[in-house]
Amino acid sequence: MSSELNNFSDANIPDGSPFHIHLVVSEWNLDITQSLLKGAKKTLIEKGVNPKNIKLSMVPGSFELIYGSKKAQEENPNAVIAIGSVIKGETKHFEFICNSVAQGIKDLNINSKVPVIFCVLTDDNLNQAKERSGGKFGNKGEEAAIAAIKMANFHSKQA
Ligand code: DLZ
Repeated sequence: MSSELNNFSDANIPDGSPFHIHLVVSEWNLDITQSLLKGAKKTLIEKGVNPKNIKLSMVPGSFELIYGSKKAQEENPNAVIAIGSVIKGETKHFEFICNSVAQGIKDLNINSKVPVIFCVLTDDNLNQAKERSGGKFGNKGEEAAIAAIKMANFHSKQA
C-alpha cells in the first residue's frame, strides 16, 4: 500500500472479517481497472474480508458506475467500491464524465446509508494511469479497500 502521495494512515485499520464489500468495476480502460480491482481485492482479503463476501459487478464505462453503485447499495453491503479509469482525450468528454461520476457518487453517499468509495482515476494520459494502478504511485485500488473497511466500520458503529 505504498505510494509517495499516499495520505491514508495504515494505523487503526479495523478487522474486515464482518464485512460484505461490493466492487463495481468499469470495463473502459480495462487493463487499468483490472489492476485496481486486483489491488482492492488483495487488500480486502489481507485485512480479513472473507473472499465469499466480496461481490463483483462489471459496467461498460465509468459513467455507468453511478447506476451500478446504486444497484449495489440496494443489496445492502457494508460498503461499495466504484472502480474506473478516465483518460483525457481531445474533447470535453473527459470533464463531463469525471464531473458526472464524482457528483453521482457523492449523491449516492448522501442518499443512502451504504458508503460508496470513489476509486476512479482521472488522468491526463495512460502513463499516469499506470503509475497509479500498480506503478510508482502505488495502487489506488489498495487505498480504496482500506477506505471501504474504515467506512464499513464507521457505518456499523453508527447503526
Ligand atoms: C465515452 C467514453 C470516453 C470517451 N472515455 C472514457 C474513459 O476514458 N473512461 C471511461 O471509463 N469511460 C469512457 N467513456 C465511456 C463512458 O463512461 C460511458 O460508458 C459512455 O458514455 C456510455 O454511457
